[in-house]
Amino acid sequence: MQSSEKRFLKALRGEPVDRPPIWLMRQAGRYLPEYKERRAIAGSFLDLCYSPEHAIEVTLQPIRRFGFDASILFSDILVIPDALGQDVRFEEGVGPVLEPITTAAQIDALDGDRVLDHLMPVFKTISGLRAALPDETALIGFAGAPWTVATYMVGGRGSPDQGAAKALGYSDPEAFQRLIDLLTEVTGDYLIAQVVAGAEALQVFDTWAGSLPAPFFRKWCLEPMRRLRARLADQCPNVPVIGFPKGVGASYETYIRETGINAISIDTGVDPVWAAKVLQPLGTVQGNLDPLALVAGGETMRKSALHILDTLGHGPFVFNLGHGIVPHTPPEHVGELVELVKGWKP
Ligand code: 1CP
Repeated sequence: MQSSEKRFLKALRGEPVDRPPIWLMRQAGRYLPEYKERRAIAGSFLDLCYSPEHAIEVTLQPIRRFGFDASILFSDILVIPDALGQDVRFEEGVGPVLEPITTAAQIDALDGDRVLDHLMPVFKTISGLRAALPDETALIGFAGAPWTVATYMVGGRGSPDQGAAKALGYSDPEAFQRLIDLLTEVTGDYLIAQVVAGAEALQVFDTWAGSLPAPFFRKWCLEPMRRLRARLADQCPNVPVIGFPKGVGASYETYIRETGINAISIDTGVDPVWAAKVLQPLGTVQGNLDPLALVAGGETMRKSALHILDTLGHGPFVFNLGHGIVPHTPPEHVGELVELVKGWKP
């Protein structure tokens, strides 16, 4: 099948489709027993990300099981700090742990030139996936947005308030801006290389966009994304870009308008009725079933999913969650959700 005919890519371009496409954020991962098995063989989490053989396998697992319309490259947003030379580890039961970068001197010591060489295994995974995926399944490449990646680089781990990154950004705005600029640059290089390797659409995850006051949201989220999008439009004009500025509320509208992205992934808190009225005229909307409704299953899951489909399914739309699948999700509920979406008619 021609790339241009894939249901997911048509929906991102705003073209009519027979039914809304579906994929789920974190569709590969711990809720699947076959993932846990493969993860144990691969060694560390980064070993898994950098092994084309294992990364291809775990990307394909949810496609085989559920027949999603799109697959997402198996990797993590924190391969960028790793590629920049920062020490990055993933600890069992803790999550990512990085050697924090807290001074201007440490920021200026980061080396953007080594990124593409370091990430070569990821590009091998992408080209291997293009050969291995079913004909109709699209392949999504991705990266973290500069602000979200910076919060982990500066804080050294996930935090509820992104306090460390804010402390540095507020006290030394010039140095912090150099970090945001460097990340914007290398993330652009990285995403363009993913497209060259075979990615057919790109998603940029700005998980912590919602914690910033408006002027800083503009400076560290909106503006870098606008520059990144402009560069991608220039280098790979036919590849649709999805933005996910999680938690920004009414600023979703500003974000899609001002960055020029094709599609916007909305979090669980966004009212689909509002999204249909305000966001769909501007681009494709992706979302936004509560991942905890997927854990619950049953009537709550079915009603919530149908409300989203009935509200957004007539416009340009991709069914997804409002955030990633959580590890205690029963795989049967995922199967049921996919059948429900596939059976719904616009
Ligand atoms: O041990 C394990 O198996 C680790 C669990 C895990 C997985 C499966 C991590 C650690 N990362 C991933 C894969 C991953 N991460 C994908 C790939 C595939 C898919 O979606 O199927 C993607 C797109 C991500 C993106 C990612 N990583 C984000 C953005 C999206 C989001 O969920 O908000 C973020 C913030 C991360 C950081 C990260 N990596 C891993 C964890 C546990 C975290 C979150 C840390 C925190 O709590 O702040």
